[in-house]
Amino acid sequence: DAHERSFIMVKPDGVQRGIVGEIIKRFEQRGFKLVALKMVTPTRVLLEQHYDEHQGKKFFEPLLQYIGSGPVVAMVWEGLNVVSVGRKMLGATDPAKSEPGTIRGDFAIVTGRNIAHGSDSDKSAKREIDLWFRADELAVWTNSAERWIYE
Ligand code: DAT
Ligand code: MG
Repeated sequence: DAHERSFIMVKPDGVQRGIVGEIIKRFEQRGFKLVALKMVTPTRVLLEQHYDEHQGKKFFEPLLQYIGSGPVVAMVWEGLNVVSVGRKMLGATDPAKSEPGTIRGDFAIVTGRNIAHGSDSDKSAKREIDLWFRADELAVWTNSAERWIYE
């Protein structure tokens, strides 16, 4: 499905370290289509929902402090297999296990400062996009390069 979508977020450490452009560049040059983008400091309520699956784990509080500590860049990217390819581009959750060439493998050292988030399934992507964006924040446009990206 060439209209598959993923929620990709540059975390506060990625913003502070000036890696926003680099991350956008990688998704753009791969051929994915940017559908939405905004800079926001997420509220605790939003983060509790976003990371709902991790409530009760020992890293939950530090995680919410970290992600809520400053602005993040929230994005929606679209394209064939963007969820799984996006996860590959991000690299493993623990940067020590991320391959060089991946975003975390190139820019991060520890799990608690791993630069960026990407949805882990189509279902998560839909849930996260609904959580972070209103429908009217999702751009409707056709990428003129599409016929050179897909056969
Ligand atoms: P991912 O972000 O790769 O989807 P996840 O959903 O398992 O990974 O965890 C969400 C975030 O929580 C992760 O990016 C960083 C933090 N985290 C996960 N496991 C952790 C751990 N063992 N120690 C510290 N932070 C952790
Ligand atoms: Mg996850």
